Amino acid sequence: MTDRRLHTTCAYCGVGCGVEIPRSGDRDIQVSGLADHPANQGRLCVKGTHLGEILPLQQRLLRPKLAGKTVSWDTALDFISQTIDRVRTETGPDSLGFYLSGQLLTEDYYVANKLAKGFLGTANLDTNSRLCMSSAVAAYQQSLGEDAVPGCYNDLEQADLVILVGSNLAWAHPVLFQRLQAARKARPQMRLVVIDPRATDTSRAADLHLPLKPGTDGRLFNGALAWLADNNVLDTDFIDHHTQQFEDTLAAARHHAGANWAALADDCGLALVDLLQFFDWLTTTPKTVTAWSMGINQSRSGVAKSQAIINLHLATGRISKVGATPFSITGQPNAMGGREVGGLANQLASHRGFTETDCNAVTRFWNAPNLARKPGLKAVDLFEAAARGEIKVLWIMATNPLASLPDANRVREALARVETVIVSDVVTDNDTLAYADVILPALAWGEKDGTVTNSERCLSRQRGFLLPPGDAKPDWWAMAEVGKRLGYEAAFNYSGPAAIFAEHAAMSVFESAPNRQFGLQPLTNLTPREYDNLAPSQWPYDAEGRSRARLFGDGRFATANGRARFVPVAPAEPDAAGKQLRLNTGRLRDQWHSMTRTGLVSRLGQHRPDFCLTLHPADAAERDLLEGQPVRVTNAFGRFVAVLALDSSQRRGDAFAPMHWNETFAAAGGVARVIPPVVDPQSGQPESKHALVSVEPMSISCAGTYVAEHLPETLARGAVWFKRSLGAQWLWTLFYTNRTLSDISEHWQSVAPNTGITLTDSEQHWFQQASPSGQTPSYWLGLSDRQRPVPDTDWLQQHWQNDEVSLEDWLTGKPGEANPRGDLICTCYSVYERDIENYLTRHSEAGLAEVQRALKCSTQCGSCLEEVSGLVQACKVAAVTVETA
Ligand SMILES: Nc1nc2c(c(=O)[nH]1)N[C@H]1C(S)=C(S)[C@@H](COP(=O)(O)OP(=O)(O)OC[C@H]3O[C@@H](n4cnc5c(=O)[nH]c(N)nc54)[C@H](O)[C@@H]3O)O[C@H]1N2
Ligand SMILES: Nc1nc2c(c(=O)[nH]1)N[C@H]1C(S)=C(S)[C@@H](COP(=O)(O)OP(=O)(O)OC[C@H]3O[C@@H](n4cnc5c(=O)[nH]c(N)nc54)[C@H](O)[C@@H]3O)O[C@H]1N2
Ligand code: SF4
Ligand SMILES: [Mo]
Repeated sequence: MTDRRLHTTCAYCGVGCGVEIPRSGDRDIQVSGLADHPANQGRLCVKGTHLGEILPLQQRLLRPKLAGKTVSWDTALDFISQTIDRVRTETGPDSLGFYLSGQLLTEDYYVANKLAKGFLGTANLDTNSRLCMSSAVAAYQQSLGEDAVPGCYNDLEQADLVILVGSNLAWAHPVLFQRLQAARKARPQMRLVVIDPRATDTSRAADLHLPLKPGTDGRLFNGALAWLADNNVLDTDFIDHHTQQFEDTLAAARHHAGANWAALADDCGLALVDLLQFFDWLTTTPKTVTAWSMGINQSRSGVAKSQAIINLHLATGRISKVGATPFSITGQPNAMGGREVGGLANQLASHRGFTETDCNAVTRFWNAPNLARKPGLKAVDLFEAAARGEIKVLWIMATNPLASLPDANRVREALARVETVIVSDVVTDNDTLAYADVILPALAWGEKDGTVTNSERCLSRQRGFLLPPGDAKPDWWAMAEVGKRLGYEAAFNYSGPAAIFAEHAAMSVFESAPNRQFGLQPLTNLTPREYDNLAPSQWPYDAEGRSRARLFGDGRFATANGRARFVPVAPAEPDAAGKQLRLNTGRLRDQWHSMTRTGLVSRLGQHRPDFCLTLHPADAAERDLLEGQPVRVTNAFGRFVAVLALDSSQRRGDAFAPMHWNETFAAAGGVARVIPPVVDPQSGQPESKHALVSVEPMSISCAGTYVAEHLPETLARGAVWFKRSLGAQWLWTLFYTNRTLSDISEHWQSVAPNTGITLTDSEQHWFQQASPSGQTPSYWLGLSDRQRPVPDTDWLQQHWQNDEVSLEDWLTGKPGEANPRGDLICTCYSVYERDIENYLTRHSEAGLAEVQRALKCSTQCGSCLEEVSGLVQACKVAAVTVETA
């Protein structure tokens, strides 16, 4: 590590990029990609590039609270320990629940598990990873004998065929996508197949996009196995010597897929020629990587689908070889670390289960008085038990379940029913915090210190470089203090993360089963200094302490007999939609989950400013829905409102909405309200991608935009609002169904400070008022019963503090069409859709490289490269069409 720059890892996704930070101790910093981190080799995506912008203390949680009042840590911790102690005596340890997160550091996670499972005696400790990759975990455990990702990132670069299934890599794992794209550029013979019902930036970059019927992946992969068997592409030697149960699996696959390829294509909603092209490439390409993510995992048969993928790789021996592996990509920065310390309710620390042998080993290692000896409740079941009144204390840490679990209305009932809800977070405001009895301020990224493990098993240090603000404390510390207060002084007396990591590493090699892959042998005796300076490394390690990039290379798997298991599967498909639409949910490029951090960064909100439901134009027309109109999305579980967007690449019958919006950012909540609590029976992972919904138009009496620091009650009343950050101000989009323009404007004028300037039109269709900078409060309000009034937000942001601007200018705020420059494409250089289109109109010959040179877009982090290149291509096509027309 150099002296001037501190090395750490990114706060966000499972790619786990290394980041360099100036050692200024300042919150106003520019980060850069760490050149010698194996995950990113200097690259960063748009979220990583803008990490510095989540450091300001705006909306930061700084003090513990008990029943709404600020208290000292002592008071909060005494209360928690006394409550836990009372409850476990009165109703038993299983009325305690913990709900954790893949955004905790390994050290936090380790202490939580030790406290709950080892000392309190309950395994009712689960994590949001249940919603994320628990299906892949269960599949690896059954097929390979251990939850161990066999391949590494380099395999995606070395493969001749990369298949991305249910993954929007370009947006969700952008740096890995950039590595893949660079490899394709260097070796143009490499092929990329994307399997996703939806057209995405990832699919647009592919050689072949299979826009399959949602949920039919299992059938497709079973079909592929049958095809490969028919065409003698199986590795019979590998099957004979290193696997078991092949014949049954092949028979099941044949049965499930059927013998007719045209019928299979039809079942999967694919063109036969595309299906055969895919099968042909599979046949001829030994170096194949299949990488999958939430489009596979978040399903009622996520485990079986993952196994269908693994079966295919085992049958062809395409596993553990350079450029040939099945690869589940994890989402969160420390999803893997959580798996390592037993963060899931059905696991114990160090990849152990609840077998007699494992329980005894853990008891001995921890000297644990009350080890839980059976698996606990998985996330959806844990909240269901809570809603029934069976959980009395629920400690939620680094996750926002009311926004992310299915059936939000039931989760709300659960939170209301639990006697003591404890929430450890870093922000003052999220959906779940509203239900907390005790609120604990945790250290956030940049302040906390520990380790994380990325998607390819690479363990890196995440280092603190800022002083803790207010009373914020590490998550591990809060739990260790509770442990000590409950009388387990010796077990929880940690001096810091180095001591916790040392114990975790020692545990990983304690009475280890001979074929277990997970083990941190070379890291067991680190001095605190060595821990501080720890360089990134991948587990497992060989006898010399060197990382092994690929597992099972010798053909020995982690099962009892060393053979991988084929699993016969016929993955269940989601319910038929009938007249309803199928709601698919997922990520946007610039937002992270429930937006508690990225939602505060104005710039990151501009790429997709509105909470949109996207439909095919024909589906919208059938329902009399108009683009830009708010629509109500409903089913038996609940409803939410979003703004309608149309996209002719959307499959007929499918809808898409981002998972990010929730009650903090949208008055009528987000998608979680309509996701049914349907889970995979083996993994407990919810089916978050296939909710059936009805969509209806909302008739609007008035629409508005309000820019200020707070939304006053006069405007909030009766409004469906959405809010987004403009930095120091928020912008609220307002839709009213039963208040007229004159009703709202009159009420407003009767209570609002008349410091500004007002404008209405003679026909009373518009009302605008603004109170310029320098006035308190400053605000900008536009109301209309014709068209949603939107100011030029760039202009407003620039002039908010500028006293020179005339009142008239300030009032108009240069309003124009809703999105005058289109959506933001390049977040780093503020280049909008229209900027690129205008440039191309003026320079019709310009290609991608010239646009990049002229406008600088996609030359910093590269996250928008696919979008820019898409626009360049679209303009070329449009120009040709005009010329030939
Ligand atoms: N920008 C950004 N990046 C993130 C995150 C974020 O919040 N924002 N979160 C991180 C986390 S925790 C995770 S888990 C990952 C998730 O990363 P991804 O899994 O890549 O992201 P999603 O958008 O959830 O879903 C991927 C795709 O699955 C498709 N899909 C839906 N149904 C099906 C189906 O039946 N079959 C197939 N084949 N595909 C289907 C969707 O259309 C979608 O394009 O992203 C990580 N990275
Ligand atoms: N419909 C639908 N639902 C989904 C998904 C989907 O694709 N569709 N995806 C699912 C997936 S894959 C995931 S991973 C989940 C994510 O869902 P959540 O985990 O609920 O989402 P986050 O917004 O990341 O919540 C993290 C919380 O922790 C806080 N926080 C951040 N850092 C720290 C810290 O260091 N300590 C503490 N104590 N708190 C911190 C943040 O402010 C935030 O409130 O959503 C799942 N839900
Ligand atoms: S890909 Fe982007 S969000 Fe993910 S770790 Fe790297 S910089 Fe962070
Ligand atoms: Mo996730």
